[in-house]
Amino acid sequence: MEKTISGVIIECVKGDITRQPDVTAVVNAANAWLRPGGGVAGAIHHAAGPELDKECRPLAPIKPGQAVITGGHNLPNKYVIHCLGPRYGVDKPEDRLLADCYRNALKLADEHKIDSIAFPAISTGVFGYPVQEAAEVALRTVKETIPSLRHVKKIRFVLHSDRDLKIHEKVLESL
Ligand code: AR6
Repeated sequence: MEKTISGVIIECVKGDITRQPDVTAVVNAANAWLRPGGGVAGAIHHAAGPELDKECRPLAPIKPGQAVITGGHNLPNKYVIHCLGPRYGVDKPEDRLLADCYRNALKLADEHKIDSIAFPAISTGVFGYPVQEAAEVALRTVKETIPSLRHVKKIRFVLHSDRDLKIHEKVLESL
């Protein structure tokens, strides 16, 4: 499903973040050292190839809430924006740190004149953030950030399961 807010399309789809050829940037749910790891980070590095790891090394470490940008290498996207989400119950306040990820990623995208960007559900895997809570923070932050964006025209959430998709769709509907 999709919704347009102040001329910016927000959409929720089920899929794989590494298979979004029609967006300019994809977001990585990274680790502090920007290394491959598992989950989204593993999939992105695997698809992008070893040159992404090389480009990442001098940019690490990053802090929870921070975002950095690299090229997409062998991915079908021009850029990867790497965000370190909070570990639920560990990095606090987690809602502010998660909001920082979305805000900083969108700001960075806009600075690079990126028109379309796809996010995974940052922190909801290994980092243990409950999906409902994370979806509320993510979508609220996106809505709040949209008025300050000049170039970003499409924001996609790519969810890995039907359950996560449904949760995000409901939150988007209620925005
Ligand atoms: N496309 C879209 N979503 C995915 C994909 C994919 N290919 N693979 C997993 N997900 P996670 P985190 C979903 O664990 O919680 C890594 O090891 C997944 O179901 O990737 O921020 C890093 O190295 C979940 O809903 O990110 C870090 O150490 C969501 O994406 C740590 O995990 C995020 O899951 C980061 O943990």
